[in-house]
Amino acid sequence: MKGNYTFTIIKPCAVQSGHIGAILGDIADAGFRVAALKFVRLNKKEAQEFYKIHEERPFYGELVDFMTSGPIVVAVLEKEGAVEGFRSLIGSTNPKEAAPDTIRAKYAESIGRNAIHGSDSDDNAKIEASFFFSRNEIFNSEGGFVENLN
Ligand code: RTP
Ligand code: MG
Repeated sequence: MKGNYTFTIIKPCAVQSGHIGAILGDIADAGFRVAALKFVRLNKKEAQEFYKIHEERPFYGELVDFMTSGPIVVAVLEKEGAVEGFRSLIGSTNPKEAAPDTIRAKYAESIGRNAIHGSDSDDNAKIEASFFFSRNEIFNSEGGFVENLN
């Protein structure tokens, strides 16, 4: 069964360009409920840890530098089939390949500065959400704590 939660980051470029409100609006318009939300800035060690999966890739250093360059908005979002649905909403990694009206088509500047992150699996959504949020910071639609993500 598909999980109902995904995790997102509004990246430093989109925050810096003043797109937080517009992006959260697009997310809400697409039917996602905000289950957790915060505004934070990663230090180098935290960004290296979060992106450890990409450690061997040539863009790792650049990615860590970029993700620590300014504040980010992190959120847990709820919708049926959230991971897949959210990946469709944000569009391809490279904004040149992103479908029109996707968040990356609208707000990304380049493949590196691509405005937003979306988890790529239910398991990763859970891992990534737990990286930023504790158990008492993620809420279900009734305002209670979410016992188990995905
Ligand atoms: P994300 O994790 O941010 O949602 O993006 P994604 O799944 O679409 O792409 P992924 O392969 O997981 O790559 C993570 C992030 O690394 C940056 N990147 N830069 N310079 C490059 O060639 C390059 N390739 C990837 C992007 O910011 C990408 O979102
Ligand atoms: Mg990814």
